[in-house]
This record gives sequence, structure tokens and C-alpha cells, in this order.
Amino acid sequence: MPVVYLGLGSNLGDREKNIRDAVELLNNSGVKILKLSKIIETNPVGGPPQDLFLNAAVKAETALLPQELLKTCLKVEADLGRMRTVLNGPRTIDIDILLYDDCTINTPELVIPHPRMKERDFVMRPLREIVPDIIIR
Ligand code: PH2
Ligand code: MG
Ligand code: MG
Repeated sequence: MPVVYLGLGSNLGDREKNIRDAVELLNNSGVKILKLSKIIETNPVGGPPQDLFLNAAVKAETALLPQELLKTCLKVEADLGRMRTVLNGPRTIDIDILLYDDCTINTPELVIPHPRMKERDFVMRPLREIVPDIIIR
């Protein structure tokens, strides 16, 4: 089954609960969680002035195709009350597909590997914890 890596972030509401609930909902939606990194507190990068984030990464396996996985991530975000008002603004939960097997995808809806992941410490620190030898092309 395809192995995928997801990045999670929250800086609104009960941040840790949001991340743990997202992991649980994903696991019940055909995205079998294999590993969850530590949940780390990070300074917001970009966007308006906003509160500190909690970030984490997961390794999972799924039979969902990339577009289906994206729909599932967006559904879990919506189920946890995410509103999209301000670009890069505060959010109850953000679930980003970082890697999907060795796939490269470039569509208007979905770009994999995630285009900004390498420069983002809040993504790479938890990801390297669960995959120390990861190489991103
Ligand atoms: N997500 C963003 C923009 N900035 N900063 C931190 N620390 N953590 C995030 O998850 C984050 C961010 C866009 O998705
Ligand atoms: Mg994001
Ligand atoms: Mg996102």
C-alpha cells in the first residue's frame, strides 16, 4: 500500500486535542497511521501576527489515491471546524500532504512533494524525527 507523510498544524482552540483528533479521524477514514511524531510548539511563519502553533508529522499507509487523500484531509479539517477566512491565518487544524510514495504531482489542487516543506522547520523537524534518513528531491 502507498506510504504517505502528512504535516499537521494547529494554533486555534485546544491545539493538542485538534491534532490528536485529526490523527484519530484520519485513522478511521482509510489513512492508517503508522507513526506520529512528537507534537512541538513553533513560531508562526508568514501570515498575519498570530499565536504559536503546535505541529506534528505522521507516517501512514492508505489505499486512497492522492486526490482522494486530499479530499479526506479537507473533510477532516472541516469536521474539526476549520474556517478559511484569512490566508495563512489561525486555524484549528491544517493537514498537508507532504509526500505520497515517490510520486510527483503537479495539478492546480495538489502539488506533491509539498512545495514549501524543505524550507519549513516546523515541517522538517517532526518529519525528520520519524524518518531520520529522509531525502526530498
Ligand atoms: N502553517 C502555515 C503557515 N505558517 N507556521 C507554523 N509555525 N506552523 C504551521 O503549521 C504553519 C505556519 C501554512 O499552512
Ligand atoms: Mg499548511
Ligand atoms: Mg493546508
